Amino acid sequence: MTSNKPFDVEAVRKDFPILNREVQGNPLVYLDSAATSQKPQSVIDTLVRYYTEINANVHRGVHTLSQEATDEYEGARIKLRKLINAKEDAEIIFTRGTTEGINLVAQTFGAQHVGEGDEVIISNMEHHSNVVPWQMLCDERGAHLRVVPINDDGELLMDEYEKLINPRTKLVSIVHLSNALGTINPAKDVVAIAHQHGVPVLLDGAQSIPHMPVDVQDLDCDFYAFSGHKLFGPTGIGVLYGKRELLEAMPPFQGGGDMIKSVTFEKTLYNDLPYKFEAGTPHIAGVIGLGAAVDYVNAIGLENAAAYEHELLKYGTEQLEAIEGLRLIGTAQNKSSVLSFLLEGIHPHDIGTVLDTQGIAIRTGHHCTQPLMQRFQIPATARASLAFYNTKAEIDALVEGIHKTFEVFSL
Ligand code: C6P
Repeated sequence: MTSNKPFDVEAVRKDFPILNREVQGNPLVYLDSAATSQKPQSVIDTLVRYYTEINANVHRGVHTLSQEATDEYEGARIKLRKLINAKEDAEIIFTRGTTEGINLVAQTFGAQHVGEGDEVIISNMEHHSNVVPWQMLCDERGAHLRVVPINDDGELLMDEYEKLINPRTKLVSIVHLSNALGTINPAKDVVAIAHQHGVPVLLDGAQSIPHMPVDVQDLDCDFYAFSGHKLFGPTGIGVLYGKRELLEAMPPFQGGGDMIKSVTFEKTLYNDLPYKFEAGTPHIAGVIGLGAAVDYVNAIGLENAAAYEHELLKYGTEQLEAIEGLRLIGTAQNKSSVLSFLLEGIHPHDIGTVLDTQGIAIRTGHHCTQPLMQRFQIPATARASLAFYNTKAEIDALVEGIHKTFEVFSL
């Protein structure tokens, strides 16, 4: 949804009750939305309403509560289908999050298609959840993991990527927006190149989904995985999108209730999509809460929010670049929402600790991207990550906090 009105960040902030709290005697400055986003009141209210008024299992009961829960659960699936412009509701599979979505593909599609000597392509900037499942699969199958290198700005080397594809390549799995660098990868080109060779592509959308409109049909990706908690929804719920023809051909992920049509001791007939991949009682409250989060971002307008965040990132980059002794890690041309940095002579964990005393929440460490840290020959970074509820005043607080950190460590 687009709007010509200027983005009203103060109004948006009022929707997020946690932003009113204090930390260590200071107003909270929450700059860790890449780890998890804060939740608007409407999502919190939806969770409370679900447990207060509806709570029942889905797809199982003829009674009113169960039918209401099922309607809301399936209603949320429709909202998510529309959010990413998937063709069909059946292509939206509820998972625990991005990690489970990628593992699902590795253990079903991967197990079916990846054999001895085959190859899976990832990149040097992947989160561990888009490294380890493929490594486990390759180890088990005698296959090989191929890694697309990146340049010093943290951009994919697309020529090298194309060179890596060969007849043994069975899947490409690449992050859409890097959690540690902020790089927005040219996902559409990544997909188009792989498709020229008949290779399907999974996009890790954990970070992209809250920061830009995503259209899986336009991207033409084969799988797209994301987490609800980064999209202002609850933890423990996520989505795996897959093209119907691929999902139909894949074996189930887990066995249990709801993923079957009929069971005898001799044979089980599996359920239709998407239920074939949703064994057991799902995270019903999580799904319904995620539906409320989708309503919320639709009302804000992701395009609107992205434009505002872009301004904020530009401002933050300029402010941080002006600080002597600060080095930005991740300087791609096409970036969003992440300011990863190092301060000369100060360990990132110490930066995070000093900032916390001022109420400023950032993440420090390897951000679950150890091979990326190895690429830059650094152990860790300090990472400030933005959402549309952040302000320039909060960037100013970060800058002041960084100066204070230098002061503390120069004593
Ligand atoms: N990154 C961060 O602080 P889960 O944990 O399944 O919701 O998401 C995993 C994941 C996968 N891919 C990317 C690009 C991610 O950023 C994440 C989660 C958080 O950067 C927590 S490690």
